Amino acid sequence: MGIVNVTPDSFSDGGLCVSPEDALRHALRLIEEGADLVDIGGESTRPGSNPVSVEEELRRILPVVKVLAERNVPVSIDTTKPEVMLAAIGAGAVMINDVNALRAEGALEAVAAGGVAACLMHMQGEPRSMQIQPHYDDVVAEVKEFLRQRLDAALAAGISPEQLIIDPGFGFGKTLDHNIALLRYLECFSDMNVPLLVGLSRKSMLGKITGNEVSDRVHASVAAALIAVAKGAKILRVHDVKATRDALAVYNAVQN
Ligand code: 9MG
Repeated sequence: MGIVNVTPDSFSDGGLCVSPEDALRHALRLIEEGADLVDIGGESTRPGSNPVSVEEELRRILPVVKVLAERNVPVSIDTTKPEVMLAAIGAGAVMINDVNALRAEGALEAVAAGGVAACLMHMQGEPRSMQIQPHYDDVVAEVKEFLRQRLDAALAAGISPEQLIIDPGFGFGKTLDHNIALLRYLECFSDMNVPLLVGLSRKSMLGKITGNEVSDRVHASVAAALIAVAKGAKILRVHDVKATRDALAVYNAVQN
């Protein structure tokens, strides 16, 4: 899953795609590099970010979704807002990537009515304040319990199990130790019987481990992606598609 942020303020590529034309060009490049789908976001979820209106989010993403859908590019929409979900599904999006795990009023219903896939991600708190003293007694057990409850809510709303994906939400209300524990024990999520998506690409945990700035985290991101795949991840949400694809080709060559 290639990342396309149509935002002025995302943490690693904010401002790269400020116009829909830039975003479209970037999305097509990621597909050319080997992405199976692209995740289009019109609102930053980085720590400390502020929300944007439904209108502004739609203005940023809809033209991109429409053109990509016309070209049969599978599009996921990174949003927490049911209004944006419905409009994006109408424009051809095939998946909703919700860092809020469909907790907004009407979000479960929007996905159920749209008949699309949905990624339910764990987050403690909300983007504006989530990195202020996150706390868990047992991060793996608590994240897993949250995801179990959100899966149950999605199934009860009529979303079919084949459409559901889970994500422990690296960096969303978690310290470095929490993130490392989640990656170390990632295989614990395999018995939930839905595909596991992970987003580690260029994240601050990799900056803390390597001491590298965000512009110099490609190697660390690829290493983290491979660890995740070895521990059961089925979808990788990444900025650097070609580097990740190349590493996966080597990994897969020795797997079978
Ligand atoms: C939007 N977004 C930013 N980071 C993410 C992650 O780790 N997972 C998912 N599903 N979405 C993310």
